[in-house]
Amino acid sequence: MTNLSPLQIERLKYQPKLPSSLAEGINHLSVEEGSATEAVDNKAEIKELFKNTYGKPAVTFKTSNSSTESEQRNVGVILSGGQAPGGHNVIAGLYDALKQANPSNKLYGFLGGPSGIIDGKYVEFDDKFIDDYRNTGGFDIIGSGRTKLETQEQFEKSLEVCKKLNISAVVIIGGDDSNTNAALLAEWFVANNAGIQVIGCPKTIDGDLKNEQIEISFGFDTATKTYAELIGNIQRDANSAKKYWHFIKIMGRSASHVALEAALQTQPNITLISEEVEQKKMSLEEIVNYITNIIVKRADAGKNFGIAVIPEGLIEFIPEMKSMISNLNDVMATLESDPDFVNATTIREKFDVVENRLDPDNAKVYSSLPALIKGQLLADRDPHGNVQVSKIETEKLLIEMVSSRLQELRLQGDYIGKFSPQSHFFGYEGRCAFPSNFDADYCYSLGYNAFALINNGFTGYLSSVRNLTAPASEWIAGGVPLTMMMNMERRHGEMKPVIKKALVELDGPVFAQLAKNREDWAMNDRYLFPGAIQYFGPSSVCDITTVTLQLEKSKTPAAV
Ligand code: FBP
Repeated sequence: MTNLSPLQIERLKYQPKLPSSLAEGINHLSVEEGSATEAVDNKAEIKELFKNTYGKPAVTFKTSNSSTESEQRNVGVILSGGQAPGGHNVIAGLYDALKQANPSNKLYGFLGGPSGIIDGKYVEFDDKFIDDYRNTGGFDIIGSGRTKLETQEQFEKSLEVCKKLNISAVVIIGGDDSNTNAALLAEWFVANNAGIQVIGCPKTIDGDLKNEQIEISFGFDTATKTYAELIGNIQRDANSAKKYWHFIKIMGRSASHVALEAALQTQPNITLISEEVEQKKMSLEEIVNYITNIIVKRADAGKNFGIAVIPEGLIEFIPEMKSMISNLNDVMATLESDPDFVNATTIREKFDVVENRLDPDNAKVYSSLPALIKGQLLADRDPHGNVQVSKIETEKLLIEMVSSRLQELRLQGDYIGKFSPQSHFFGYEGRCAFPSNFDADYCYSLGYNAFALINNGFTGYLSSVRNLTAPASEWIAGGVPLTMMMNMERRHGEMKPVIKKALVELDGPVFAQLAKNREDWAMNDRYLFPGAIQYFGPSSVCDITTVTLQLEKSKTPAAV
């Protein structure tokens, strides 16, 4: 590689840490099996759908004094879904373990996400290839994609490609949807005597692929630190100029873990949490009033500035919006063949057609929105049928509605301040950052451990590395059956087996930390400035992991 920045050169030299159970080498491992497992819910249905892979035990690796010989294997790897810092290290860990087990083993990378295995587009890795990507952010080593790997035809094509390359195991690095598909593929391969194992790795900056067995998905640590740095910088700017209200939307498709973590690291004046909005059944108007009250109170105290953090998924958690979006999804499926919509010549005419097709209550909600948001709600859905919330400018919607409310209050004589808003969206800025030391180590361990699972004959498992608030040497490596995390949910009108998404727990210690401090943070400027991620220096600064993990581990609110 040419043209490397000084930091790139230094990060390439970083040697990621492994749990001590794995550090003795891939051929010095023994497996400890737990008892049989069950799905989180809908056990009978999941058991029926995963006849061959259901109920297997969770496993833990221990160092073994005796050394084993590994047979020759070829493995394929796929990066699936949104980028998350550390993906390259998962592949590096997998590659190192595979070559250590048997130097004639081969690792193939499927290009452009799951479509690579279907279309037979791949590369073979060698030392030089891997070495250029160690400890770097991004998924550009092989690219990623959002194709859903779920149909019989796709499975058959994947089998053909694997047979051609003599691949006996596939590693899928992805979020809850991609790992659901990994479970389906694993089951299909066993049911069809394909002799191909499938192992998943927990990836997503959103932090919603977690449960009793998986403490956090990779990428969450780095992404939240990156957003916290940016929020901190903006807080300094706001506190210096004292003239702007910054409305900052933070990525995270559904759950608010990312916004919550970034807020705990920076202590802004306002933090909305989608899960709370849903639980309290807050309307858009109530959210606007909540924000407006704080703006007015701060203005009364002479502070015409502040920071509001808004989770990306908020819009879908507001009950009236959720109902409207669900109705709109059905309506949109018919619009392409709707002559009124197709022949409408202006965007306003198109909005009118949509309003006419929606149920009356939903039409009222849609019609109350600014044109910008109406248009964004009509954009294409993602392959899972979801609204692409990253494209909906909720921060601008709130600014517009708060401005109107403040104007009303001004006319009534109840507001004398000056509201000068700025909007931001932090999402893509954090997904490909250089992985923090935590993510560099965690990802390398996940990849190395994925090969340990393959080498020990497991399939339908998620690579699991736990005890993550301890030093890496004390991490616990093993695997959990993917079926253990599944339940049945309605998707596209049908009940389907899926890995359960973890939302913010409103009775948990992480949300409690925000709840107990937010009134103070609203009025008194308690801003924290985390600064840029530190890769070198004292371990108390450069290796520290998220507030979320620490609070979840302690299960008691930590002092801020
Ligand atoms: P994954 O769940 O696939 O990891 O992706 C999450 C995410 O980063 C969300 O936070 C965001 O809403 C979405 O991807 C954006 O998707 P895209 O990259 O397709 O714009």
